[in-house]
Amino acid sequence: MSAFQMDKDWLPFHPNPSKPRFRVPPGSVDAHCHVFGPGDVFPYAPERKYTPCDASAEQLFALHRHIGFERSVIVQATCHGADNRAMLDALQRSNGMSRGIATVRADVTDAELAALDAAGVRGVRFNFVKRLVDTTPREVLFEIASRIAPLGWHTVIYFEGQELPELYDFFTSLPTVVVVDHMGRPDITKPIDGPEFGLFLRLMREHSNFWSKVGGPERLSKAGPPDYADVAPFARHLVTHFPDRVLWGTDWPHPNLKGHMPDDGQLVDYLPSIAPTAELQRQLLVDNPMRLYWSR
Ligand code: 0GY
Repeated sequence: MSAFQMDKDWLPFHPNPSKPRFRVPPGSVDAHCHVFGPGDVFPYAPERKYTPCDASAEQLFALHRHIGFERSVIVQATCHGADNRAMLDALQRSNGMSRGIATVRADVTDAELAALDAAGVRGVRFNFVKRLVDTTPREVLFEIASRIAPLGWHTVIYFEGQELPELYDFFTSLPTVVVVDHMGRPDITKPIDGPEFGLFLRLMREHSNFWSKVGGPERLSKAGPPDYADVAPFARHLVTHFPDRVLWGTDWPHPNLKGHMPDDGQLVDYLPSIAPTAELQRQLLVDNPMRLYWSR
């Protein structure tokens, strides 16, 4: 029996996703996904706020073969804290076809950063979602961002839309490219041209070092699958207005979803509704992630 029991209200990832009808362009990158454990090999962090289902690198790569993706960016999730071993193991197994986003503490050494870089890490993640992490002082985060900037890494930020006004000045002070997870989690019941999403659009418009991930409709939607019709306009707006600064990812194995677990094949079939032309699809799925993650 495993030393870790998944939280009782947790849904495991979809056991047999459908084969997508939409064929993604050759060389497509899943730019936001995770590996969890297995907990007996890579234990979950003592300070974690949830215990996930195990979701191994081999299971992730099998999903990618099934849905047609060749490369991936594996993002360190909070349940592993700053212990990046599960993610690094997945990078090694990928033979250069995966890059990583790590979590590091302020006391990380230059030698440790260099080793992460050699393993394929290209950024760090700062999480501001209160249900997921305890607060880290901004001076500490700024110091980490300053340390990674010379490596050419970027900062990935995850926050809830209503927190953006308070975080805006800190975000725009960061000395790196900044990639926003899940479109900054807008409240999609509010208008796309209203003040809340408007502030996020202003961030994108006025700060050309900001990029946005446009996946994760299952986290935001009230309308639900397969069309996620209430979220698609927000993602499409970003893809069409900032075509060279958007990324897409499955978010497999979909941590913390309660009630609805998406079919990853359906998530791929959702792509043409947010990237309506072949050109936009190629930018979103191939050109942009290749430029950010595989330029060296
Ligand atoms: C995501 C979303 C979530 C979790 C994490 O690091 C994490 O634990 O990011 C969430 O609960 O919304 O992108 O994986």
